[in-house]
Amino acid sequence: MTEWLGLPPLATAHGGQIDNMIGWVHVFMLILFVGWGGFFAYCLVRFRRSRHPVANYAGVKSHTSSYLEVGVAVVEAILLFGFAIPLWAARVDRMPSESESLVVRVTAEQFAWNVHYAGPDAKFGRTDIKLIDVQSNPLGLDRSDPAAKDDVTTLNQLYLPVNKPIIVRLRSKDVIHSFGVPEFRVKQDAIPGLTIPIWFVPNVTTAEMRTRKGNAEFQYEIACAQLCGLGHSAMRGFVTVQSAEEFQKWMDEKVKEQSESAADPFK
Ligand SMILES: [Cu+2]
Repeated sequence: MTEWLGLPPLATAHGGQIDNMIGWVHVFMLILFVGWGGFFAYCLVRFRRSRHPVANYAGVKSHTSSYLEVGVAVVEAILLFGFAIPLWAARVDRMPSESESLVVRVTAEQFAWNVHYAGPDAKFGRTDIKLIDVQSNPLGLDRSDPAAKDDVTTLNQLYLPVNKPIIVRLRSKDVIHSFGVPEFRVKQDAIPGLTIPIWFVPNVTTAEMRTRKGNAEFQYEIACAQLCGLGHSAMRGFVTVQSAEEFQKWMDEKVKEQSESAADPFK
């Protein structure tokens, strides 16, 4: 029902609910706009100066406007308590269990997205601020920690399997950024000092979306949605949604590649 809004195509399981909400807000706001606009035009004509050279100090006697205002407040309360808060609670409160999800750490910095996977052991390796090297180790991952051996890190590349709950643990190294993927109907600020979890289930692979849009170069894009400094507009990441098998293959290759180069940093 929300095609008329021209939103980006949907690619997550929960996105339809968000679109419905956006659709209803627009419908109610349209009614309000037409109502108040009409009332304004009516007043301009009805109380024009030529008919009312002197102001009427008694004012309106009827209660119609009070009833209308109460009506508007009731509709707004329904929007808020009936739609917005339950939807927000479902998105924020009811996280899927970690065992059935893929947990990814995404750490924003000026001006890039650092992605960190726990690897096959599902345990994130230790990170230490002292080990941070902007070029070679932007997350300060301690490869000598056994849990870190199979960890995978990427820059601006988020690979995800389709139809699996994804939990993104969002952090920031410097200022406030915002993780926004329009097709996923996901947007969350990354705040320095906080780890904020968000979750979603991507249900359209990049390949499917390319065919659907007839654009062989289409990429899901992580757009930083908070003005975070001079390079803000260049702060783009890319999301690649793949089938479970393709994703596993990519992950295996990365684990191999990165654990080997960590074992021999001069290779
Ligand atoms: Cu940013």
